[in-house]
Amino acid sequence: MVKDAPTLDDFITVQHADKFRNSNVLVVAHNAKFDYPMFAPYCAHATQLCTMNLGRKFYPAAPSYKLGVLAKICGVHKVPTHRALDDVETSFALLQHFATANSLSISELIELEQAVDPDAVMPFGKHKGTKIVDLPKDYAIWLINTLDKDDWVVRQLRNTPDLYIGIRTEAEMTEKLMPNWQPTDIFLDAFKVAAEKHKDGVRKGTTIPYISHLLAVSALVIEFGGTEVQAGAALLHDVIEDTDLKDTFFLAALVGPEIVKIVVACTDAFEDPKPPWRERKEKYIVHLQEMIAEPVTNAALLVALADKVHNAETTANMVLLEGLTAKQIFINPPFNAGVDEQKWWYTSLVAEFSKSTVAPKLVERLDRAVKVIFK
Ligand SMILES: [Mn+2]
Repeated sequence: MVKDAPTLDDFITVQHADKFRNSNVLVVAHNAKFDYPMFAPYCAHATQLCTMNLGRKFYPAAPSYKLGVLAKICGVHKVPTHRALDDVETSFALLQHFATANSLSISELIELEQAVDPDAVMPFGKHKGTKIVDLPKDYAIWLINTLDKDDWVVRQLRNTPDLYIGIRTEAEMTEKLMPNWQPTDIFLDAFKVAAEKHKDGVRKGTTIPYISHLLAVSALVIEFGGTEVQAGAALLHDVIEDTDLKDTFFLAALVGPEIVKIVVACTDAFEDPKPPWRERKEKYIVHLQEMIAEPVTNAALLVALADKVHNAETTANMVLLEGLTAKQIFINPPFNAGVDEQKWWYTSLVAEFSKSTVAPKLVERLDRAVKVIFK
């Protein structure tokens, strides 16, 4: 049966006319780190969703995460008939079970699988049952050196930066690390438009070119794990609000629709002149609450947060380094609201961002700066 089967290459490129070449493909498999690299080269973009990893999340006490064992625990077990397709069907049944039993969509399951789980426990070995973050350092180093680098346990270790930085091996520390992404025209186009459109802008009450704020926000986005699209959107986050470029279709033609989606989500006024300050900010807080409530993290949240952090830290530095008080800083003009309104605005922002899962350390910086400003 298997002997006469077509090769994967034949199956995809010939029998299926290479149809994944232009698609976004979800590779669902049990122990997907094995299957994913085989399919990914045939797809424009591929995402993996591993039913074994989901099993670890939903059934942390399971005796084993083998397909058959997990299927039995979940009640989707089928009598094996020794067909290769049985495994496929069982994986699919598991996925359906995880989705329906927990009322989660596929995108929510993907996000959940990729998220670091602070309560994840060792699924095997002499420390089975111990929280991964609590593993002895030498054992963690041994795991990193022994297991495949895409192994779920290694991924958990790597995604726990506090732990991982401490346990990186000497070889890894001298290894030439590659960046998450490299700047392409996406970033360069965004920079060109931002530099041109904001060329007459200054930071409030100063002669500092406005581009400094845009670069700082983009830098924060990059430092806190943002993608190239998010970094580009950060450069343009004020372009609709503060320049004559109001036409989102035109902006999309210049920098692509993905960046525009984020820029729009970060904009609190499209009108010129802008609506009254308080009304605008109240609307923005509601909009922020909606974004935070979305089950899948909105890409605009990191950009919005980085923007607030840079503004707040700039102001906090005026307090710390120049000895000014909030009352002396928030004067109108150039600011559109007084100290009480600003305090309401910034404390609301801290309260809302604290409810999100986006960059907790950056939220902490916002909180700290706000406390300095309004002390
Ligand atoms: Mn801004």
